[in-house]
Amino acid sequence: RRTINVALVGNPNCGKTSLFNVASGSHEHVGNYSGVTVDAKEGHFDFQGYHFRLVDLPGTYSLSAYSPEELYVRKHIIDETPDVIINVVDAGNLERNLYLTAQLIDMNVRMVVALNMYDALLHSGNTLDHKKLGQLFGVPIVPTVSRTGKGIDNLFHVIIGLYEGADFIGQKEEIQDEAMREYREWHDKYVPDHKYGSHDEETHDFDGKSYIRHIHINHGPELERSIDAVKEVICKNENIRYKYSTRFLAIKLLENDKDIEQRVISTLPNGEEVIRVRDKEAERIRLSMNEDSEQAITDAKYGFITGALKETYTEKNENTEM
Ligand code: GDP
Ligand code: K
Ligand code: MG
Repeated sequence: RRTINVALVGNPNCGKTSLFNVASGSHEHVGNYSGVTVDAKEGHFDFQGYHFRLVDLPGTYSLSAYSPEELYVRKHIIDETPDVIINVVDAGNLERNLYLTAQLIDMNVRMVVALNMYDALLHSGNTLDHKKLGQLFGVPIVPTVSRTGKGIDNLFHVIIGLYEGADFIGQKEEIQDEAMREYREWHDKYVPDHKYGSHDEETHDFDGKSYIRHIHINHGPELERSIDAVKEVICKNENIRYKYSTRFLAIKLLENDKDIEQRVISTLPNGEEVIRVRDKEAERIRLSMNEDSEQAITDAKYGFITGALKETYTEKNENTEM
C-alpha cells in the first residue's frame, strides 16, 4: 500500500488541528515529535486504499526566518518533502491567510487549499467564487468545515489526484487557457501599471518527482527581472540537485533572508557571487521602485491577493439589490 505524506500548513487558529483530528480519527496513534521546541503532531490513517501520514505543523503567518515556527515549517517542507501540502485557510480572513499561500506557491510545492470555516462564510452571507480564486492562484481550493468533517473526503480525493499526477488547474489545456484569460482580464482591470498575471512554467524536481507549476505570482516587471537575475546565477551550478525551488531561493535572497543567505554561502561553490548579484539587484530595486526589495515583494504579493479577491469575493451588502 502506498503512503502519501501530507503536511498541514496555515495561520494560527485556521482549523489545522481540527482537520488533523477529524481526518486521522481520535483513536489513531498521535505522538508529539521529540527534540523540537515547537509542537508538531503526526497521525496515520487509511483512505481509498492509500495510507496517509499526516503532520500537523505549527501555525505561521509567513515563511520568512523571523520566528522558530516559520523556520520549522520551512525546514519541514524542505527536509521532509511532503508529497502534498494542505494549506488550511480561514475563509473569514482571506487576505491575511492567502499571504502564506502566495509564499507556498513560490516554493513550488504540490499543494491544495482547504478553504476552512466554510460554514462561517456561508452563514455570513458573503460569497466567494472559490473555483475562480483557485484558477487565479493555480491551486485547487476545496471548501471544508474541520469541526464537523464536511468536505474532508473531497479534500483527500483531490490529494490522491495531485499525488497521482493530475494537475487540477493546469493539465487540461482549455482549463488553463480559461484561467489565463480570467487572470489577464483581472489584471487589466485592477493592476494597470503592474503585470502580475504570469504564465511561467517551472519544472521543479521535488524529491525525485518532477512537478510543473503553471502559474506563478508575478511580482511586477522590476522584481521579476531581479528574481530572474539571481536565479540565473544560482543555476550556474549544474551539478547541484536542489531541494529548494531556485525561484524561492532567489525571492528569499531578495528579502534578505539570513537563513537562506547562510545556506547559499555555505553550500553553493559560487555562493559569494550569488550574494553579490543579489546586492546589486536589491540596490537596483531600491532606486527604481523607491522601496527596499523585501517590502516591494510583500507589496506585490498583497497586490495580487487584493486583486484576486476583488474579482471573487463579495460582501453581503454588495449582493443586496435595493
Ligand atoms: P489551529 O490553530 O489551526 O490548529 O486551529 P484549531 O483546529 O485549534 O481551531 C481553532 C478554532 O476554530 C477552534 O475553536 C475550532 O473548534 C474552530 N474551528 C475549526 N475548524 C472550524 C470550521 O470549519 N468551522 C468553524 N465554525 N469553526 C472551526
Ligand atoms: K489554536
Ligand atoms: Mg493547532
